[in-house]
Amino acid sequence: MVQPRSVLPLLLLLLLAVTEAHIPRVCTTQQYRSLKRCCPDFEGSPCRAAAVGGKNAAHQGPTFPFWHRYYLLFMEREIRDLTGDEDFFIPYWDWTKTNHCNICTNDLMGDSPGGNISQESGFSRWQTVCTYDDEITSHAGYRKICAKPENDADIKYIQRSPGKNSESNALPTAEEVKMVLATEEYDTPPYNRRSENSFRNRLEGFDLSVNSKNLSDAMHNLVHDYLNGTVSQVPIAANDPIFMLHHAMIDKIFEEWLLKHPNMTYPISEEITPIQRADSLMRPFFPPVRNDHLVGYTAEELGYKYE
Ligand SMILES: *[C@@H]1O[C@H](CO)[C@@H](O)[C@H](O)[C@H]1NC(C)=O
Ligand SMILES: *[C@@H]1O[C@H](CO)[C@@H](O)[C@H](O)[C@H]1NC(C)=O
Ligand SMILES: *[C@@H]1O[C@H](CO)[C@@H](O)[C@H](O)[C@H]1NC(C)=O
Ligand SMILES: *[C@@H]1O[C@H](CO)[C@@H](O)[C@H](O)[C@H]1NC(C)=O
Ligand SMILES: [Cu+2]
Repeated sequence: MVQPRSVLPLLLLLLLAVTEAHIPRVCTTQQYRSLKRCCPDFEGSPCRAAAVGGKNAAHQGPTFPFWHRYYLLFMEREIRDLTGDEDFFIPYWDWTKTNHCNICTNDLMGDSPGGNISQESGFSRWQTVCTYDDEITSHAGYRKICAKPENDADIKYIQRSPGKNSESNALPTAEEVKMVLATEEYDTPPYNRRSENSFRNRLEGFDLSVNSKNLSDAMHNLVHDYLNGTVSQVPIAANDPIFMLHHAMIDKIFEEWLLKHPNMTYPISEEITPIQRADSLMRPFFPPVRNDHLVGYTAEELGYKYE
């Protein structure tokens, strides 16, 4: 018979373990390094499978807003660790309140006459890092913009020409955001860029029914293309810090929709591309988490809110 006194700590420990398991965790690089010891086989399977990306692990399917939310939480944590500023929050850029890149000034994200970021901006020497993957570098243009770590002379910097893309020369409007938010269904078959009446696909910007200006894309995609530079090319887009500010705005719209649909569930369907199914791992985050990891949590429950 175990004495009650010795059972209590055990119960507490169990309770803690159960509670811990239910809190979605965003692990930092530092935590990852210490966890690596627990996963010595990292370079091989099965951990590598979770760490190495796959095509469309983040876009054109139901994970799109969840994947980017997880990414922003991860980046925010990393920036806090690097700067020691525990109160750092990624700001959002509300592009519905302007008709041009009003944050592309030298005191904010940097002006870019001619495409390169101005020398007056703190971001003028912001280096790009790319995965030197054949899949990516075979595309003409990517190599020009990518930093090659082994050769400093080849290091290139981020570029932007806001509004210069003739097919995407405007930003989404508040009316368009309203239309996206009025979409009841989270996602619809076939759960890809052809989905109609899908909040996810409208937010992502493939559903041109929300575009009032007859442009070749809408919403999230439109902003990427509007900026006409590094951030317009999916495999290297996240090199430009403006990526985070844009995606924080996408996350803000997502949060507004989630608050109106507290019982939403992650779609389950064979039509969903395998890498984006609820129980597939969200690539390339490590330690591994499922695509539906953040379902059921509000931003406030994750430690932040929008004003
Ligand atoms: C932009 O910067 C690159 C070097 O990173 C330079 O080769 C190029 O000439 C610059 N372009 C303009 C228009 O200044
Ligand atoms: C910028 O816009 C031009 C012209 O509209 C287009 O051809 C080019 O592909 C765009 N560049 C990027 C990086 O999006
Ligand atoms: C919209 O785009 C289509 C195809 O590019 C074009 O034929 C049509 O005239 C445009 N409509 C408006 C209102 O600009
Ligand atoms: C969500 O589910 C709860 C519990 O079943 C229910 O009380 C609530 O009305 C639902 N909310 C919405 C917006 O459907
Ligand atoms: Cu994006």
